[in-house]
Amino acid sequence: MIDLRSDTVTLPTETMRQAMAQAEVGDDVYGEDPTINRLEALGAQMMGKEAGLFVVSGTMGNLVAILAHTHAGDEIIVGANSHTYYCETGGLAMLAGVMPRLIDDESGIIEPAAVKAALRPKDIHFPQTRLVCLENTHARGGGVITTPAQMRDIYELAQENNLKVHLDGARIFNAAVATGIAAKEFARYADSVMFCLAKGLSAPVGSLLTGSKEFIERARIARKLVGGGMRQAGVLAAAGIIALESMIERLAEDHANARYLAEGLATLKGISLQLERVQTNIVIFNLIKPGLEAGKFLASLKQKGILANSMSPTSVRMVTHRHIGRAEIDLTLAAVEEILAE
Ligand code: TLP
Repeated sequence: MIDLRSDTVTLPTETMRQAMAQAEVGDDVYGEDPTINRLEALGAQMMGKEAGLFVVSGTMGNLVAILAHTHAGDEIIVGANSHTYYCETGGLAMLAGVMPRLIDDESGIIEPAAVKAALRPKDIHFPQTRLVCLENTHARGGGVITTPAQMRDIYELAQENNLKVHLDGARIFNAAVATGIAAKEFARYADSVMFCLAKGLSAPVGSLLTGSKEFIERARIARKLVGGGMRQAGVLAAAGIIALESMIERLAEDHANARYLAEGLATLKGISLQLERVQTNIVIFNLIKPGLEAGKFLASLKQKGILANSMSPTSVRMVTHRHIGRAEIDLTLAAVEEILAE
């Protein structure tokens, strides 16, 4: 199978498996797992933050960040297409009890003007707005990058208005590699940053939440609250360390492959695609052949040994990663061409 559903399908490398087998471990709820402590310190340092917290998933990292930044009943400003709002099973409402104030991020970028328009004056009728959530790269926007300069404008606005900024940086290293700008230059403009080890970086499990010492202390309690206190999880953190030490630079290959795939798809009649949005490892395209909806298209693709995901009844997402090379993309392009010709 050629699996283009997500970069989450990547398998741990042999080096990771060896490091996992040999990891030094302890009870992390007591802060005694040396491998987790090392991973948390490394992640924090790479983001230019004081402290880090190893969490099970990106979803847990975002939830724990919201729990640590807010109180139930607060409002958070968040993109209508963000993973935090759109794809985390409503955890922000159900488990953190916060109210999402949705702003436009259809392009994958949040404009400072949109945040500004969502600010509320002090008024007895209004909830307390506490947090702005950003996502970089933006998954539903097609892996689009928000530059540090764009993030800075929002961060300054947030600071002027006493709001914190949380960055869902699940794929922040994709943004860093694609722009040549260090991840900490993006992280500079957020109070907390979550990033994933188990996407393009190929670790089997885990994400890191980073921020100030005081924020991470609160996040550690919130992680315990949601059942995320782990014990000898250094066996997982060991793979995370390899991910950070040796899997980042190769993301450039995924980006070049996504570009190659997108350029090939763009030449096919029956597909429309915004090439300027293909900046990292995600390719989203629309099916414009009458009568061909995404469900049917994906079923035909699967019959040809290729997996992808739909984003809407007429749009499809393909994600490149370590197990996808030029040969797999050539096969995919040929399969798509055949389906469009049927
Ligand atoms: N995204 C997954 C799916 O959940 C859609 C994917 O295949 O892209 N933030 C962003 C921007 C993400 O894309 C994801 C995962 C998460 C957070 C959550 O990470 P996990 O899956 O570790 O909970």
